[in-house]
Amino acid sequence: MNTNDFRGALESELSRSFGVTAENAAVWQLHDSISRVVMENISEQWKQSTEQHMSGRRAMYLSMEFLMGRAVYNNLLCLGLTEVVDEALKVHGRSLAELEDIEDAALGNGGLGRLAACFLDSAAAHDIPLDGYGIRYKYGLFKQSIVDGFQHEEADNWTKYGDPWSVRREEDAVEITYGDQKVLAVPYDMPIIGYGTKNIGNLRLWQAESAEDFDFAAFDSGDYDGAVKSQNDAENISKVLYPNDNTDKGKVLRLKQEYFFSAASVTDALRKHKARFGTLDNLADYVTIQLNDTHPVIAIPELIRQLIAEGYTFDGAFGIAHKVFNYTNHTIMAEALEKWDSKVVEKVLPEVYAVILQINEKFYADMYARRMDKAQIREMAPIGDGKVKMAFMAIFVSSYVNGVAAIHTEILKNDALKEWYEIYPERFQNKTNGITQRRWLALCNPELSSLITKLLGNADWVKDLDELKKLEKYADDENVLKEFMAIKEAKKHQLAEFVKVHDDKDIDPDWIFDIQIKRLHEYKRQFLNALSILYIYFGIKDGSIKDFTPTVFIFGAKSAPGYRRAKAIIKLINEIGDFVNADPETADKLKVVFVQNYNVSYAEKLVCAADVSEQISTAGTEASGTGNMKLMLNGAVTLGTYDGANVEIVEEAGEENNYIFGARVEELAEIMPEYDPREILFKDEKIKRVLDKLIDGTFSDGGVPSDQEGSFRELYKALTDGASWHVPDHYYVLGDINSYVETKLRLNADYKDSLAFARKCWLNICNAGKFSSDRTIKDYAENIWKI
Ligand code: 26Q
Repeated sequence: MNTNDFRGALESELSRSFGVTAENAAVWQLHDSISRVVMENISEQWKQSTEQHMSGRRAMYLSMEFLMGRAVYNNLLCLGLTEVVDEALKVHGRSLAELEDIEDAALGNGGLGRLAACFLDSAAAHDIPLDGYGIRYKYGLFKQSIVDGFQHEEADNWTKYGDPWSVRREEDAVEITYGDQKVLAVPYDMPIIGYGTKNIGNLRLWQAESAEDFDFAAFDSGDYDGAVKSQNDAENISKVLYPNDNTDKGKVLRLKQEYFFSAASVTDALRKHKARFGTLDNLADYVTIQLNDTHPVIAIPELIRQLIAEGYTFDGAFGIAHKVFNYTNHTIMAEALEKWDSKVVEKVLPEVYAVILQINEKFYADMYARRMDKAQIREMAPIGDGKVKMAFMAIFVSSYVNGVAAIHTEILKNDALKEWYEIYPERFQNKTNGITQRRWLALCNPELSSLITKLLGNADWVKDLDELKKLEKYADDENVLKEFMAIKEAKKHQLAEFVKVHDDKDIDPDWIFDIQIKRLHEYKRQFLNALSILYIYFGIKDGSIKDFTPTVFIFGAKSAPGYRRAKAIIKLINEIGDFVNADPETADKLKVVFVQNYNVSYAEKLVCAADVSEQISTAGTEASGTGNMKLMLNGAVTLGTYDGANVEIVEEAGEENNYIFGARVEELAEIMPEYDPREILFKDEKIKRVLDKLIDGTFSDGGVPSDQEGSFRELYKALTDGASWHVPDHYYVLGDINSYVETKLRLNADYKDSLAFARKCWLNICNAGKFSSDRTIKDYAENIWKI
């Protein structure tokens, strides 16, 4: 399409749908019509790609979460239409930039959901037949605002102005049966447009609706509540995304959600396969299913159940399921491993539970045959202690199990899932995560993209990120480094403008931008970052820290609404900010800013503007991290621990070009059993004066009910005394703080030599090739899916 074609199509679409001209259309109308023109334009191609996927071997990616972000810019980029559309809009005095008001599709919490989105993008770009299956939540992840330093949540009604990138496919609706309820799963399909190829993948999101019509008999007899009850109960299933990441509360509605989309997706696959081939015997030759964590693991007994209903024996069905399923683990933290009360599963999903019992029996039989110790069999069984253990069921049935970074997979094999690895070593693989360079460089950083394309002489890197390696020869080229520095400065200016408008905060683009953006969680240690700022503040005041390069510490993070400590940490960061920012003695050196409603679109602005990427989780806790990769790719140095993908980042880009600190996994294994944080607190005056601030009344945690202690005192006591569920300072905040601050100060001093610092940033960009999700997805395709 050229500019004129697009303009014509857009004008008639606006007139037909809304009776407006491009000049006076509201932003949402403009967005709606642009997308309709695009959707019309790709529809034939999309149909052909779908047919291609369905006629050969394909992979289904089952995920509770797809954190897609804003679709419009990405879709235009992938179609090569960005300029065309912008030109067309300019004729009418409008611009693509106005579409920044369009909401993100935030159907995910964080890393796991965004990874799913990056995978779909990479597969589409590289003609890999992968399709996503998930839930079309009415409300995505809550919107966050900060009021008086506290997080406030608001519902995210993301389809308020429509959802023009989806197509409802009534004809593929599936009936879902629970012990006490029947609902309809209606699919909405979103095209996943491959960059520079004709291939278009599909994301199918299921929406829950009532299987029965509105009950007029009840309504007529005056029973208004009864008349709408079945509808409400049905719609509740896809109403809202659970906002917890890395925890499991075991709620019935959550189990219903998991079964809802798993069963709908399995039914869909069987239906399509049978219609095409007339048999399910060869299902595993054509379909492979990747389970994104344990959330869709209920798909395993569901597939077996449906195969048995089709006449297969249990063993025959199990054999097919074994070939079809693979499971990705995203966490080693015990509290995140899903376990469902057997009684609950039996009540909510009686027929599925009957199959789980059979799987459990087969496990016992198989392990007896291997002469495994009885106690160990009981430990590892899919059903035990009155619970269904989703991870164990997944590993027992699947062909392959994978971790998401080298260190994470090693911990799974040697520690967390050691017993499983001993039985099935051939099942375990590593797939280090990645990110798509289309969104995380080409789209969000056109300035840096242009420089890269200019130096390389082509834009091949957009589909082959290893090309960046060729830029290493410019690492000592002063002109190139200066061009890079000018771009970084421009991106810092852009971010500063946005922060001013969005958060009404002033930040100075001449300062170091030190950025920590990720979900708020104790193991990610935003608390450590906050304490280090206070540490540095006192150091500047008492003169022990000299020549500190002015730094703004930027935080972006959402806390699960019920996670009290995480919320206390948000408030604490804001209190420290108010305190530090207001002190005239430090005001020209230190600043703390917590931005509101960190999401994909905000991330696109933050990652380009960072000088320093904070990746400071306790070693052994962050499975991979993917934000670390986004910041690296845009030329930030990593200030981080030896954890998750940081290990590989440093391996690729050089330890000398990054800032690694803190205890390592092996060291912590030695230290933790003996660790007493109070010894540090009593011996180290500088740490003590920081910690004392939490409880000396300087900061206000907002007052508390009389029967509870203040939340900052609770944070303090978590470090010194622990709590009923954990040892004192179980994330080793105080243990790592000195090495952290030292490293931070070394970085701060290094920054003064701006060319030498830019060189480090540059080498990080050059060596980011490994962290493309193109590499990850090809590895899945080759070594797990065999596509
Ligand atoms: C489970 C049960 C009930 C309610 C919620 C949940 C739940 C929801 C989301 C559990 C976990 C999650 C999300 C986990 C997650 O995002 N993990 C991250 O995955 C990334 C991609 O692999 C990694 O890079 C991160 O290290 C990992 O923390």
